[in-house]
Amino acid sequence: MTVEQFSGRLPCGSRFLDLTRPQVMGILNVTPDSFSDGGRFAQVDAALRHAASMVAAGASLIDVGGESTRPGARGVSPVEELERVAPVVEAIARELDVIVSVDTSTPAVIREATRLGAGLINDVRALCREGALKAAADSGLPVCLMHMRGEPGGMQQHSHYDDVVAEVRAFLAGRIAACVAAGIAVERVILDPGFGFAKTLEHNLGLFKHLASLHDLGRPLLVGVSRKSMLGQVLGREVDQRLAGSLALAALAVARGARILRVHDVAETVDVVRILAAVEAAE
Ligand code: 8Y4
Repeated sequence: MTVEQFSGRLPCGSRFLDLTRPQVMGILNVTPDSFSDGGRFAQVDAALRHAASMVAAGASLIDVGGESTRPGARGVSPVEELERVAPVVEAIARELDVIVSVDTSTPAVIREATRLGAGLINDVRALCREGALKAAADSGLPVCLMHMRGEPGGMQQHSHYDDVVAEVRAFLAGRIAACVAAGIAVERVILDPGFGFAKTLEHNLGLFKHLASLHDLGRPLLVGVSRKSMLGQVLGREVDQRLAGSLALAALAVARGARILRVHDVAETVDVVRILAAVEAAE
């Protein structure tokens, strides 16, 4: 496989994602911990306003997630996940000029989000759940396959690797093959090494350093490091003090060939991408 196997314009439902240049995906959590009270309408309205501000700041994707992957978070039933995510996916798809990514591993959520206008399936479990490959295949949408081991919350007991880069690459290669066998065209696949998921600081840093070696899988890379604990571990800073570190890694990820950056701080990350593009455009 060659590095440039993918074309520039990825069809994402009714919209196209330009992968000839780096794109910014804004994170939108719709877990009860993020919108505690005020009722369903207020939650959807607040989510829509947050999404609109990220779009105004230059996000070309909004990643809508209804299941907290935080360590210790309790599991969410498919019905509960759907009740959180569906109205937000529907509202953003209707109101905003942006690709809605749905952060889910649940087949029923994949199907309903597709019907409501989602443009991308972002699955931290890489479509490993029963029925997820079929639901994603039927959606016709692109899929982001992320590497992880075990389940969010109890993941650190799985963080043993002899060669983290090789093992992540082998896992992702296997999931590409599973997708293709399920009828998902390889052109629809985006890959993600899964920073912070069942990995120690050493693993995360090693993967980041060698990010470019994942290009030989021939698919665009998505990187999510925004505010994550690897920054906290290196810098000794709490989650609300990790912007500079997040931006440094965003720039480095783009330099190592990442095409999508999943971030909280969209305006700042868009500035990073723009200044890198200006340098690249110079003689
Ligand atoms: C502060 C804020 C500290 C957020 C940690 C976090 C990824 C992902 C997540 C990722 C893809 C997170 C849904 C974890 N991370 N999807 N999702 N890639 N594709 N933690 O890296 O943001 S949730």
